[in-house]
Amino acid sequence: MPMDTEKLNSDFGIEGKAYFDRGRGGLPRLTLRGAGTAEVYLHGAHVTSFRHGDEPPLLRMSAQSNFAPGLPIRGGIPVCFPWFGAHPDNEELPIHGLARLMEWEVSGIDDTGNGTVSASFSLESTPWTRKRWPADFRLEYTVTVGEELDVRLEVLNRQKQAFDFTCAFHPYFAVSDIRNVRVTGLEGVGYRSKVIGSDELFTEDGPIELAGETDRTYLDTTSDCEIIDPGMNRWIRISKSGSRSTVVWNPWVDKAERMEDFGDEEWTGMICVETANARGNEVHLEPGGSHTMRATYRTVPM
Ligand code: TA6
Repeated sequence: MPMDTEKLNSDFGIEGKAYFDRGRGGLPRLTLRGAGTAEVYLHGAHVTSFRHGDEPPLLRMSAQSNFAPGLPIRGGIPVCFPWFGAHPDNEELPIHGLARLMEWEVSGIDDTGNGTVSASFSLESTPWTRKRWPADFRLEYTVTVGEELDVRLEVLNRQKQAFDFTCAFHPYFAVSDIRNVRVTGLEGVGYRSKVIGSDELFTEDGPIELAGETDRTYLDTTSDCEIIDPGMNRWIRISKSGSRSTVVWNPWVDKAERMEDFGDEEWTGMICVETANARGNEVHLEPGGSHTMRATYRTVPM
């Protein structure tokens, strides 16, 4: 049952800094105002926008995105858990897991002063999730808005047996033109390509420049990355912790046309550089254990 935004405002609202309303599709939406401003839907705890001052937006949203219970939002920052990509054993299950399809609870909002405001969201396993992924877990996801955007996902194992999971933050970064940007930070790192469709491991030999559909999972890397975008006269710096994989994706022309919730031309203005623990970098959690993955996004004028 969608949350009551009036009650959310009385429980968690902060005058001029944190308020709830109903956004697209009538879904509950939180607006967070620190030095930057962000919008977060309770559906998937999905950050759909962030911008700092009069800079261009950090993130892209598809004009054709769905905003409906049980469907993923296209664009912004999908949170992928308890699996990233296709389910390893059952292709009937939704790609990128269950968390982005569910309504999260608000667990707290904190105005830490000096232009930083953070909101925490929680999600626990349910009979619905257990049917699709037989484990008891709790997630705490914290979005912090200041001059930069910081996202942090804590996964807790709430059962008596260990479990392994994969996860990702899947941000759609706004770029001027994908054909004119470079991604640095992954030089020398081994990667697998879904486009090539083999398990062969390649090694990145320099800054990444895209010239077609690109879907690469870089493994065993804790490196920060930069997206260098001369057209927007900025870098986007991606710092991370608790993550050993980075994924670089752009659908290009043909895949974009096949995606019904994505405009045919929208591929030119986005790139996903995803902080992840993908297959090959699974996270193992013992009973009672926890794991935190974190990413910080900052735009730097060139
Ligand atoms: O992260 C790259 C990827 O796994 C691509 O293969 C593509 O499927 C993309 O995610 C989008 O996934 P989605 O479920 O949001 O359409």
